[in-house]
Formats: sequence, structure tokens, C-alpha cells
Amino acid sequence: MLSRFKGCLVGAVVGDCIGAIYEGHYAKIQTSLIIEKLKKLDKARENLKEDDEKPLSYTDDTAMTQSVALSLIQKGSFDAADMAKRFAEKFFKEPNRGYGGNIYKVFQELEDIDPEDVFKPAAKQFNGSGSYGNGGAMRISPAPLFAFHANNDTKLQELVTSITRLTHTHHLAIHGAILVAHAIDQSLRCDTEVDVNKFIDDLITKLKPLEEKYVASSVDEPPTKKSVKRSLDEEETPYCAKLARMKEMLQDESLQKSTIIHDLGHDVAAVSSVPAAVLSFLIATRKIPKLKDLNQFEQTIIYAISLGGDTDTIATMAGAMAGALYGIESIPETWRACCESVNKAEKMAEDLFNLNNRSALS
Ligand code: R7I
Ligand code: MG
Ligand code: MG
Repeated sequence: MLSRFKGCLVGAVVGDCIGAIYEGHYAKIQTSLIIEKLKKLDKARENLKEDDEKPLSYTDDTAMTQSVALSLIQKGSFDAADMAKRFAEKFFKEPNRGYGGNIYKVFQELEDIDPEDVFKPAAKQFNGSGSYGNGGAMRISPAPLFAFHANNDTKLQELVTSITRLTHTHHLAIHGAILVAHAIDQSLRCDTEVDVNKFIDDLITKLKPLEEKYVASSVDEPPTKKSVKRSLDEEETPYCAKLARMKEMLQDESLQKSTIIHDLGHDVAAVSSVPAAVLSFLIATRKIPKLKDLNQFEQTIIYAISLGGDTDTIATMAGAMAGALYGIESIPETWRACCESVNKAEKMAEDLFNLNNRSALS
């Protein structure tokens, strides 16, 4: 299990660093080009003088994941004020890590806020609707590790909701982070021969009550029936609709990337990137014929990036799931050596593992 904990956090860093090369390439990317690029980077690394000099830097995805992990480790429980302070401090220290376009407003307010008010700045974003960006989902990997021992879906969902609400209060951002956390949790617990239909059904079982509860509490008018087929984003329960669509996609031997991008999305909204990460992870559990020379962790990352769009974030989320399933040994030494901050991630995974041995959250 220690190998899976390490695989999860290191997989997330590697996905972020490699994915960042292509962030914002809005067309799909040929997998052979990504593989070629990685070989060149590894050659370049051999010529670097300093041991800690890395050709690939991490982005906001990893910066915020580190804050989540360190806060949970050092406080031993969720401490909203501490985590919020870490987010803001890290941002002001290194604002050029590729943060989302509007989140800086939350950090500005968090900088010297009263501890009781730490959830308020996020709630004010976008005229009070809160951000639906994937900034909550992209940083959530330490939560399922921290809550692993408790093995309680409700506790995991509460923890993820609290961590996400510090910057993202929109229900789609929160449900997206919960979906990633459950996918990692299921990956940690399941056999490497994954039954993809069961994996998806289990996710639907966990997400459905949350999405339905939101619909029931929503004061919005129900969406009007349209004669054209509605986009899955407009479904009342979009995550469950996309999970159901994934089951069909996984049966389709001639599945095209353009169909995935069209039906699931690949952009900065949580609802248009979390499903693409889950699908990339699940596709690679069955081995991708075009990538048959790579192991399944490598296949996950290369496939996730090849969808284009928000590549660092889709790859970091898929990498966390794949690392949690296949373990640290599946992440190539050469990839780890190219990416900044891998050692830190490994140490944090070890600390979270040791915390679990002391019955965290139970
Ligand atoms: O979600 P967030 O932290 O961004 C994360 C993304 C990842 O891809 C990172 O790798 C990094 O590149 O950024 O940051 P936010 O600023 O909260 O949200 C990101 C973007 O989503 C915003 O800049 C908006 O363009 C869009 N967005 C919204 N647009 C309209 N209305 C998010 N919420 C809304 C909304 O309610
Ligand atoms: Mg990023
Ligand atoms: Mg991104």
C-alpha cells in the first residue's frame, strides 16, 4: 500500500509536469510526438549540471496539492485556516505557476483574513455562484490518502468538500473533486485487473445522491426540453450522465478522441475535465493497442495528454488514479528524474501512510 500511496502523489506530479508542456493545445496531440518529446527531455537532463535541476517544472496543480498534503500532515486533521494560509502564501511566493484566471482574487482576500471567514472569499467568486473551475479537483489527491484508514465514503466526501470550498464553492467544482477522490480511493483498494463497468457503477452509486440532492435543493427552473440532443453538460446530473456515457465508450472499439472531447470535454471546467481524466485512466487499464510498448501508468499519462486542452490538469488527475493502482514502481525512473518536486511528493505520501497507521480520521 505504501507503493500505491507514493504512486498516487508522484503520479500526480509527473502528470502535471509533463502535461504542462502541452497545456492549452486545444487540438488532440499525437501520442508519438509526446513520447519523442519525453526522450529528448531525458537526454537534455543528462547534461544538466545540478542534481536538483529538472527540465520540467510543476504548475499550480502541484503547488496546491503540496499545501493540502502538508496541512493535513502537520495538523493531523482538516484545519481550514491553516490550509487557506498555505494556499495564499504559496501563490504570493510563486504567482507564475500557471494559476487559473480568477483564483488570485481569493488569495488576495485570504492573505490577512480572520480565521472564521476563510470560506467567504471563494463564495464571492463569479458574482456569488462560486468558481466551477477544476482547481479543487486538481489538488485533491492527498485527501483519499489521508482518509484511507477510515474507509468511510461520507467522511471522505466531507473532507473533500471542505478542502474544495476554500477556493471553489460551485457544486460542479465540489462534485468534480469528490469524483476524483472516489476514483483514487477505489484505485487504491482494487485489484490491478480492473472491472471497468463495476468501477464506473461504484462511482455512479456514490455521485448520484449528491447530484440528485443538489437538483432537489436548486431553485433554478428545470431545463426546458430541447428538440436537439442536449450536451451532457446540461443534464441535471452531469457527472453521472458522463460516467454512463463512459461505459458505452469503453465498449466501442472504434472510439475516436474527437468523440471523447465532444462528449466529455477537455477544458478548465471541472465537469469538462474530471470525466476525461477518469476515462483516460480506465482506457489504459485495458491496454491501448497503439501504446502497447509502454506500461499502463505511462499509457494513462500519454493518453490523457493526447486529448489536448487542459493537459496538465487532466494528466495530474489521471496520474494520481493510475499511480494509486499500479504503484510507484510503474512510474519510469527517467520521468521521475525529469520532473521537479518528485522527492517531496514521495515524502508526503510516506507521511500520509504513517498517519494512516496511527488511525487518522477513524
Ligand atoms: O479552477 P482554477 O483554480 O483553475 C485551475 C486551472 C487548471 O487548469 C490549472 O492547471 C490552471 O491552468 O488553471 O481557477 P479559477 O480562476 O477559479 O477557474 C478557472 C477558469 O474557469 C476561470 O478563469 C474562468 O474562465 C472559468 N470559470 C468560470 N467562468 C464563468 N463563470 C470558473 N467558474 C466560472 C463561472 O462561474
Ligand atoms: Mg496547472
Ligand atoms: Mg491545467
